[in-house]
Amino acid sequence: MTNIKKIPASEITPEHIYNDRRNFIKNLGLILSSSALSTFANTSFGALNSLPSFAQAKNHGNEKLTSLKDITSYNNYYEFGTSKSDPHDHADLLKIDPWSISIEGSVAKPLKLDVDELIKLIPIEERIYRLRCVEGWSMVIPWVGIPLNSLLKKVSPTGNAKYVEFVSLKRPSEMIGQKDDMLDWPYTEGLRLDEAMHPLTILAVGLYGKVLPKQNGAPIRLVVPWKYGFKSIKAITKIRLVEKMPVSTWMKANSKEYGFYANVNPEVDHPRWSQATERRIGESLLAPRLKTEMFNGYQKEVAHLYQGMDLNRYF
Ligand SMILES: Nc1nc2c(c(=O)[nH]1)N[C@H]1C(S)=C(S)[C@@H](COP(=O)(O)O)O[C@H]1N2
Ligand SMILES: [Mo]
Repeated sequence: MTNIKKIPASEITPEHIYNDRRNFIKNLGLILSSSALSTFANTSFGALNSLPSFAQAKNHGNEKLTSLKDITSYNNYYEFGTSKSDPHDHADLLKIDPWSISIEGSVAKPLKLDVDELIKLIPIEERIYRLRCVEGWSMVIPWVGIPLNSLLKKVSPTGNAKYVEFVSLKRPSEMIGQKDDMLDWPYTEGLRLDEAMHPLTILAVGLYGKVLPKQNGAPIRLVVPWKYGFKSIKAITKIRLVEKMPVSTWMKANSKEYGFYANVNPEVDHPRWSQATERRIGESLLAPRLKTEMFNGYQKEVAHLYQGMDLNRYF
């Protein structure tokens, strides 16, 4: 908490961070309230505690940002329990410092580094993305992170690297939801190499210009904005380049409902519900549901990755 208070005012100047001044001011109240301050993870990662000011991020459709309060109190993070409030209530137990992340497998130059070293190696940027959960709700989140492709280039993937597997932390003493074996811990995810190399794919280390809150996956999590939220794995400890398609935690749990691709697609329903519309968190429950967009609105950027694929089959 003390570190957050030291962030100079210049770094929370709206012009430096957000392109929608009204939204920013609305959200600023939350950032400055003392309860919200304690929301951001307190770390000794020097670089993380003094995030630089950002270039203006592109906000598809100039949508209203979801409030910090909603982003940090309505979460999916089964390591801390299955209800939306569990991560907010229990993630504080997790120790995120020290933390190292290793990039290994089919690479010429494997790397193991902590988050501080990572963001000195690759400059961080802000990206405002929609996050669409497979359950039918969505948020608009101003992330801070690095493009995953910059990191992957540093390790020089070999010709055998066709997929990228991501592995979360397993530490049941601090992740109390792991005492329950409802999922096969640790949580894992995967991307095809070209999806991982796509410029929209980032590793996030912050949000709203501050260190990532623990319930959102501190100290480092994936964000793949055109895919359902469960692909965006939190608390990453390992990134492995592999030859075969990894089987993710959710595929193991229920392969009929959760596929490897998990591209947001209003035309392909989940077996138990429609994916045509979504509820934007923070809007009134009476507000009409929004139409879900193909690839979550990132069709122009990513449709070419799936040219000629049957998206009903590869869901
Ligand atoms: N390790 C881990 N990562 C995870 C999850 C999880 O349970 N464990 N839940 C996923 C799901 S289903 C969603 S919708 C997003 C939610 O991210 P948020 O809580 O930051 O909005 O995180 C994803 N990443
Ligand atoms: Mo989700």
